[in-house]
Amino acid sequence: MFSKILIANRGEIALRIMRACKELGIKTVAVYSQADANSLHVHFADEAVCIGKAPSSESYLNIPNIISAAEITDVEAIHPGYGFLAEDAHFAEICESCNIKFIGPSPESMRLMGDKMNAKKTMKEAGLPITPGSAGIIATQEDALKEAKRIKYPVIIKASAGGGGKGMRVCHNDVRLVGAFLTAKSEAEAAFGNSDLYMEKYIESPRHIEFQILGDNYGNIIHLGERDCTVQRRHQKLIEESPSVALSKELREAMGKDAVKGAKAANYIGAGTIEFLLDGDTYYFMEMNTRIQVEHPVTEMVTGIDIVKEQIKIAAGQELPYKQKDVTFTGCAIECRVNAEDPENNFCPCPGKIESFYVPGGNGIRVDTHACAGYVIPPYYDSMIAKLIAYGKTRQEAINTMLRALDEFIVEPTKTTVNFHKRVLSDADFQNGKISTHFIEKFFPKIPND
Ligand code: MV4
Repeated sequence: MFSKILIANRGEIALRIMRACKELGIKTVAVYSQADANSLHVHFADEAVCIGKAPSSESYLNIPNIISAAEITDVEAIHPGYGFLAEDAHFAEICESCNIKFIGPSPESMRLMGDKMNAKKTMKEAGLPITPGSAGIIATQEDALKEAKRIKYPVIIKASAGGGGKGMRVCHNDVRLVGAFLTAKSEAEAAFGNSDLYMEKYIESPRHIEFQILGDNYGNIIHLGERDCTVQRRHQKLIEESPSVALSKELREAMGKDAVKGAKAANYIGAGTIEFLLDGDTYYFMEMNTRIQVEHPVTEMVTGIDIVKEQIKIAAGQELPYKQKDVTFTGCAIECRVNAEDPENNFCPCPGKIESFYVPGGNGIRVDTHACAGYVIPPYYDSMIAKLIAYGKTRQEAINTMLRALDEFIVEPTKTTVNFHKRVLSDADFQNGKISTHFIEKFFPKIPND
């Protein structure tokens, strides 16, 4: 096992990774920007190194500074968390060349899955269902029109280097398509430095279902069931849960088997997620994420498996201690992302000082947070300040526990998404599980041309 790990991240996930390290007897090194000098991840680490100025580009994304911190503190491994450098294959290669273990999959797997078109091709060859669409990159407007004629409207244009909704355009006719093609192309170039686009049939009202995967260095790959992440706003997930109310036993088994098949095709090692679009009883592979995800706790609650500890043990060369048949699912877990944002003002971020902070507790509650009374939320990073996770024997029990915990959550004077979550969880369609990716739209008055 490693004796010391550097955590190349901040906020709640840095604390989450530190907790796993402590329980495994591993020393921790925090890195921090000048804006995070007083953060809890710095406080709880065994050592801490400042890696630059507040903007991410000068600190949490600054590879030379992070590698220097790792060399100075003599760590054996780096955990990238999520966001920042977590899916940067180049960073993983640099770690390897410096003899530092990158806690994650191989750079090759990361690069393959980071290219969404190639990921789709790999999964298709492995036998997974994929959304009907273009066989490859679409070069010109003329080709786009030809493809749309073949696929039939509505279609969706996606950036091959994208993911998570950036550079996407839904089109219903030829006139819109020619314009959307050009704007998507320049958006993709600006966001990713890569303007490659592909096209799919647009699925009108899907659910987002993803499977958690674990793979070791010995060819063992298992899944830890699904998470339903259908409740999203502008591609930001708000609520995630496991299990999904939308899956029958048969569908869950088929999707789980396909997720494992897909991970095998990607030669996957570590923790990863296979995302599917679900349309009724039909599912399609969408993307694979090669990192630990924000919503991993709901899977931990229903399986009892500590996914971050497994990531570290896998990176240290240990064999997975579970076979698929050893993974059992008990009860139901729901996560609400508590963001310092104003739901009444277009979810505008609200950085600044938290004067009072009280975290709910009691039976069935887990809170992952780096915030506390007196904490100043910096304006430079993500606005998530806590993840509230509720567990119950049944979905209704988990919902009731969540509503009770949301009532207990005090964050003053910062505006947060706490009250918005109460409205969503109390909604009849949410409670009945009758939702699609458009569900959240009904909470906002319709503004023409918005
Ligand atoms: C789609 C789709 C419908 N049809 N692809 C959104 C993020 C990116 N990963 C892909 N996304 C979608 N791809 C086809 N062929 C609808 C979405 C989508 C969506 C997916 C999951 C959860 C929320 C969403 C919100 C809008 C669009």
